[in-house]
Amino acid sequence: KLNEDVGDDAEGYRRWQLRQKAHNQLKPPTREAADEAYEPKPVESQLEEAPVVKEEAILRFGETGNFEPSARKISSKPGENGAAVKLPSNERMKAEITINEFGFNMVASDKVAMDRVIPDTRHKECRFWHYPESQPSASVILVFHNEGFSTLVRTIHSVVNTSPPELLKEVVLVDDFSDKRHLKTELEQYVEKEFGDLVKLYRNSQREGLIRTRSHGAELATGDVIVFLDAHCECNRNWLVPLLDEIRKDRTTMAVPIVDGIDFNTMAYTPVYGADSHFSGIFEWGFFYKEKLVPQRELNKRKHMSEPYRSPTHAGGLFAMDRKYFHELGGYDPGLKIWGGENYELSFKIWQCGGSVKWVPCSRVGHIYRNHMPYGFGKDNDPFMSPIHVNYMRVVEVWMEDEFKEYFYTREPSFRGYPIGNITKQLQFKKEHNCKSFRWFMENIAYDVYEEYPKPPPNKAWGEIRKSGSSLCWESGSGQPGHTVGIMSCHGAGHGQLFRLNVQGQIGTGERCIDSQSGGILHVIVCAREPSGPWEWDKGSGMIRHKELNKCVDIGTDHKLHLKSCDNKLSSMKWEFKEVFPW
Ligand code: UD2
Ligand code: MN
Repeated sequence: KLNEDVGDDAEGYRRWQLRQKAHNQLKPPTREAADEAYEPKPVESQLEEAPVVKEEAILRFGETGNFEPSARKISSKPGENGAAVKLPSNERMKAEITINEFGFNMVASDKVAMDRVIPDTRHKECRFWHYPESQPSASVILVFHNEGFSTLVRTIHSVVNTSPPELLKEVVLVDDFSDKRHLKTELEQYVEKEFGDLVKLYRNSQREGLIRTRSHGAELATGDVIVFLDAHCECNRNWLVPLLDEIRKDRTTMAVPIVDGIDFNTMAYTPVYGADSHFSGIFEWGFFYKEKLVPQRELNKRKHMSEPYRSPTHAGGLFAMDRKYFHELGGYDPGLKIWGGENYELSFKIWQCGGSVKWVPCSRVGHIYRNHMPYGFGKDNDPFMSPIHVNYMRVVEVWMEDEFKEYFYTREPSFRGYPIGNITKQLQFKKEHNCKSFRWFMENIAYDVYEEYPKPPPNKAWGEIRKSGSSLCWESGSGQPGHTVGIMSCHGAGHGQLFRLNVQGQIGTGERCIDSQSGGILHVIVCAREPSGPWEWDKGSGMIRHKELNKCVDIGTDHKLHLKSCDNKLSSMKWEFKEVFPW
């Protein structure tokens, strides 16, 4: 149980210590040790010699040091304390319609209080950090495109309710050319009435996508620090101050809160990670964003479990940065389209050009993970090359050296050569600021990426796998693990018909791999950590052989791919790879 309240008393603290030990994590500090280590020590004689003592946050047990908004009791309203909202069956149909429209259940959201209490998901230590009073001021920026009403305004309420008023300079809303009626005058009037000048609403005159809209918001903001959140979040206890404190200590730090989950259907608030396990943001070589347990080596750099730690990257939506530093870095690459990859662009740029990215365990913010993306990409849409991939390529071409670019193009060979627009400005920035290499980044910051995603061996062959002389191709369907591999007419559009055979005998499709499972039918599987596999393709005979089982791939009467005894006279066992560039 993560939120089980152990209380502030000595007994509760002891129980908490025992549980900590059981988790086999870092030893928690004893109350005495913590007090001793952090008891302010400047005696007068020392003060004369060193008049400027840099203020430090202090962990002092017994007395909570956090900003506490006026206490609100848990009410009997739906969703209180982060509970799931249960809908009567007659509202289910309407709920489904809203899920389809917004990616989350607006019927459920509409029932939840604007200031509902959510469970405190932080590490137990967090309540006892005392942060210096003088902190930079913050502009919280929310960009939105066709969001639901109650989820959007609950985000604003939550920011305002949970932030110390003297530190929250403003909330900047930027509407990315929404066309929903409830986001026009209804929103303007609501915001004006509830928040007055504190909340500012700006609108784009055309669809820009979330990345350019955020840059726009950063230009409009006036606080010392800019904090970005998605327009469907709820902030947890004292979330803002620990972020600001990292930036106060070092203005080149990007401070990232830990993201809790809010269920798209029930609005239930639950932590994705327990308070004792620390994760950080990484990537695989096709640039799908991943999270991974932080290596002990990083955790050991800190004294306390609840202290911030370094992370290679972040999920994208929620973070704080010094406003001027953001602009000094050139903000986001303006060539990035609509959605995706901007998290890598910014974090690689920060790390390689002298800053750092830190995740802050005492700052937790809930985010509704949608069940699908409810909006299209507007004029940036290209049915044969997703703008997300173009974004990845811009990042790869600017921030990586050849060796690392090659890993990306090994994973996505059909992207090679796609025109990505002009990147001279980005390259010039990198040069002028003497930014470090990607190799440096991989060796010093993202070294544990290799544990999950070793360098991919080169491809021996890739493309559609066609039955020789026919227009029938291997097809992995959704590409989800467990899906069988079948045979279909070749469509040339890539997706589930793109396969790669590497020199280690592994056949991959997207981020997944292919193996045979019991019954000898080919399936999509989660790739083994070591990039090796059982496959061998003989170009001459066309046969694809499973070396361990000594069987070859054949077409079954069920239109699936089966392993059968190898027979080079069978035309259904002859395969050729045909490279395709769908764009
Ligand atoms: C994740 C991030 C998101 C962003 C994205 C990659 C989290 C929790 N979320 O996707 O912030 O980094 O990855 O780019 O880390 N929006 C616009 N214009 C658009 C599309 C979206 O303003 O054209 C707004 C949208 O209303 C929302 C925000 O941008 O407030 C993020 O969009 P999302 O919630 O659809 O992205 P998400 O959470 O799937
Ligand atoms: Mn989101």
